[in-house]
Amino acid sequence: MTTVADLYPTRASSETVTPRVDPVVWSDPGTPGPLRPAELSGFERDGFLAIEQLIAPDEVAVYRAELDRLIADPKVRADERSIIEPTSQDVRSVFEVHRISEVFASLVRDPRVVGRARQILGSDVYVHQSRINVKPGFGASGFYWHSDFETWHAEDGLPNMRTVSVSIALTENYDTNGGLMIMPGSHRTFLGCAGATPKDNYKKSLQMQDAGTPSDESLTKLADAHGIRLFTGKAGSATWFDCNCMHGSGDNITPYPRSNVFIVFNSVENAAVEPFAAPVRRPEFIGARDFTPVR
Ligand code: 6CS
Ligand code: FE
Repeated sequence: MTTVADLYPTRASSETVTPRVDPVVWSDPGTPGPLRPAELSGFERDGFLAIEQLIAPDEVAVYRAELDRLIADPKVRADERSIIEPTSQDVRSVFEVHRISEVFASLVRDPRVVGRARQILGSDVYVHQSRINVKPGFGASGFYWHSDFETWHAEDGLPNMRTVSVSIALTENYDTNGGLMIMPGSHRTFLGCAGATPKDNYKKSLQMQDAGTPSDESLTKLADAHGIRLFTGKAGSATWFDCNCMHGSGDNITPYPRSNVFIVFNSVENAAVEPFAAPVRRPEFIGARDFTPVR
């Protein structure tokens, strides 16, 4: 079996910084698709692209109803795909919604969604991970600063940064209810984190990430260099962001839930191999092993 080069070492004894060697936008300029050239160059520069309305309000209602149906279903709540909020015991996230829900499967196949992913990644794509984040009001906890790619490389075995996420708001994202924050431009630096990955790390990391968490010093340097952008938007708005953006979100102590559906598209040219820095693979509902392209 040929071993794939580890371009982005992480989870060794100390933190390391590796400049990104992968392109951000993999398609040639002028490639047809839903994104205009200026949007693609903005994504290249910042590592993200905010879209005011990706889906219409009447469509949001369908997805919102599906989210409410899923989290009210005791079978879904008891399923290992559901992550429960540690304090309130509310459902925090449900993974692999594109496989357990035909409604969310249709969203993945929507040309406005998969078309943009193909254009950014310059190839056919498959879903590496999908989830609904409920982020209910009155105390839902946020997600500490991290790079998704750092986890997807270390624990799921994605070799290159050829993966893009889209977070589609299903409720209004105010500047007060725990919105997504990204450091613009941070996607061009890979921060290798210190500390080996514990076995079954995902059982804890999806509630409160520990392994793969950058040091205060590195976060301060990145924030000083890039700043921090908070994403707000109406239900139906969307944020596309590169897999290596440094991002996080705060707690939500307001009465207003910040629910979204989060889909991670990976290029079929970047299919997962063995984890680069973890003892075992994560379950397939978190890191897909079915590389069938989205059609
Ligand atoms: O570990 C993961 O795959 C997930 N964790 C976070 C905090 N963001 C990305 C991803 O959904
Ligand atoms: Fe994340």
